[in-house]
Amino acid sequence: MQPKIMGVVNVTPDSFSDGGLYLDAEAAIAHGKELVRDGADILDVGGESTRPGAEEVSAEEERGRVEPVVAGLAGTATVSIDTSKASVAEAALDAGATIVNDVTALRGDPKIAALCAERGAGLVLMHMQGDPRTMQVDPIYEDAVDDVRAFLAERLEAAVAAGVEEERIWLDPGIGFGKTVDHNLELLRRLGELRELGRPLVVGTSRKSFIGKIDGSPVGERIGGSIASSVIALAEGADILRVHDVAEAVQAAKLATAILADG
Ligand code: HH2
Repeated sequence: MQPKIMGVVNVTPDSFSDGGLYLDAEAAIAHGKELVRDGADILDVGGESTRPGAEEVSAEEERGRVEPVVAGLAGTATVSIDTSKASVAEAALDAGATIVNDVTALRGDPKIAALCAERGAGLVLMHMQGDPRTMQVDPIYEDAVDDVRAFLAERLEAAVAAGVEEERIWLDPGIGFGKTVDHNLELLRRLGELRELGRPLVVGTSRKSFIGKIDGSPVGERIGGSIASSVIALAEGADILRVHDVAEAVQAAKLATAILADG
């Protein structure tokens, strides 16, 4: 499948790379529309940061942030809602979102499964070790790729058992969520092993700190590293790239796809 580009629309004061820039609904909508002009297939709207150490936000606050933005963008692209709360997901689906992106893979609020089943919504299940407050303290795996694959297989089974159609589920290794730099690099290098799960793979490396830990770059100067890691992920079989810098990712994905097509 031609890779899809999922552009990030953060309606938060504290996201790690663009916190506070689009907290106002109008600004977030304008930003989302710009990402669509840049070539985004999907807009991932989020109202709660999941960066390491982030504070939790109440459902009411989160819903208030994302609802108008989803409504403002639903006509322009496929919209996913980045949330772990069923009540926020429900409000976003009511406002026009069609995919729920749950970084807890139904462990935060299992009601998300029934909601997606009932609405026929798509569901992204992501791997995370621990929770955002503690996940980077001391992540340990026997074998990062095997452990992530086993987790995603189990969560996929749980979602299907709860009534979500398997065809609507995407899986994500959760780059940066409870992983050291080496864990992230190994997951990207061996991403192809997750293809055995038989579902499309979402990969989000955009501007993440493992890039800065390798070359010392601050968060605003990680496009090169974001592109390099995204292209490696594509070569290993990623289907959807979750990115902040959409225009650059679209061009990289086109080139990578053209090169790989003949291989
Ligand atoms: N990464 C972030 C948030 N949501 N969802 C999926 N499926 N995969 C990811 O890799 C992923 C995600 C973190 O990035 P960002 O939204 O820019 O930061 P923050 O959580 O600080 O808002």
